[in-house]
Amino acid sequence: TRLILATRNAGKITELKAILADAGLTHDLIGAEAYPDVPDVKETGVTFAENALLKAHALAQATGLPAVADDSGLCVDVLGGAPGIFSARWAGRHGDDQANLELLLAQLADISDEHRAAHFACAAALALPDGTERVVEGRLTGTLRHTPAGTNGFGYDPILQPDGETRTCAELSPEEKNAISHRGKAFRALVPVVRELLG
Ligand code: ITT
Repeated sequence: TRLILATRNAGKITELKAILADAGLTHDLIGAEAYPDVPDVKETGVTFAENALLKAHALAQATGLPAVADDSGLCVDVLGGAPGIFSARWAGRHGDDQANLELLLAQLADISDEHRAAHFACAAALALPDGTERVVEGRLTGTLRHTPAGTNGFGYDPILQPDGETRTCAELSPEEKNAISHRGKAFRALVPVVRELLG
């Protein structure tokens, strides 16, 4: 059976394919780029879960196939949870990872180490063409560095140091990151749901 990955973020697609394959999911995973005519859905939700469901339903409706979507972001305690659902466009232009990271570091320049707690959050949604929906969430908690380190991963990975780690997410191997990440946790929890609904 085919399953659409309702995301256009290349970093997410790489991680999702590895996470879902490692969890034993044997479905054909098709990226949303295979459906260029499906317009980007407006992310009008106020939570990660709402936005993940919006994206999954849009692809499931447009393709007639089951779809999974990821909505995720970085939540900084001292900023009251921001950037949160606005993580992809924190500096203005959607998907400009470098500008987003630099703006966030500038905003936190005066914040000392003990007040730099943050977490990545991920909502993993499944939607079927008949409207059935499920959503689960995962988190990775840590602290924010003052300067970026590492070249793996994407987005805010170079500044988030997971609790219990001495390295940033961008210094972990892809396997190490997926084993502990918000996305790994959320999608490993979604796999039994996919099996239950799709076989
Ligand atoms: P799609 O909507 O097409 O899936 P997107 O990049 O717009 O792609 P989001 O709206 O969910 O996705 O934004 C997520 C942003 O949060 C992403 O651009 C990163 O900046 C950040 N982010 C999410 N997961 C991350 C991770 O594992 N490591 C680093 N940054 C992450």
